[in-house]
Amino acid sequence: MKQVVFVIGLIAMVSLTGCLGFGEEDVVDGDELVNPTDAYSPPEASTIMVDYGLSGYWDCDNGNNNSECEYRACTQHGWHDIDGDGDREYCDIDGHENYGPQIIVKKIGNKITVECIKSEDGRYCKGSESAYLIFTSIEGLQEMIYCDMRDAYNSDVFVFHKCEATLGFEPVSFEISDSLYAFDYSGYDYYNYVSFRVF
Ligand SMILES: [Ca+2]
Ligand SMILES: [Ca+2]
Repeated sequence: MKQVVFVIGLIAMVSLTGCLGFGEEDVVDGDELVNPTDAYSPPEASTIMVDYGLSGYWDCDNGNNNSECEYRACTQHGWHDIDGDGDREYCDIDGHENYGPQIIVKKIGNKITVECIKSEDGRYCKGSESAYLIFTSIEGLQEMIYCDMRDAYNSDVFVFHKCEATLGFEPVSFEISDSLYAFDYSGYDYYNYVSFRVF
């Protein structure tokens, strides 16, 4: 008896699928239809640097003639003494000027880690020390996490945290800010204080 019910069920499913198939063709009518959930899929592993810095500097000391300044572009990302004066400058050559929290976001599947980019002396975060991140899936599901990236117990003892989380979905993008108030999509603050990036 169970087998009969199963077979009938199978026939019903096949005919239903057939009907849907014809229906779809009618709607498509020859045009290329892209399913939005198939339009973009993030790489399994992705690392995003949310940062800003110099893209280069004007070298005016060559030949001791200030009228002959020459622009020297950064060739490496991160802290480097690009002008040779003994202090390191932060070079940002990824083309994304992201202000606010300066962080590194890594994803492997639905697992994410968040840590801050350290200051020049390695004692602080380059930007704010905590941040709110909203991760979004291709279907529009969202999760927010709060990440406290550094604790200072006193001026000599401090510890950096790497926040790790397993999301309920694979994220395709995220938004980050150190202020919850900035996540007001209708206001200028969103564009002033939120960085939004795609994996
Ligand atoms: Ca320097
Ligand atoms: Ca950048």
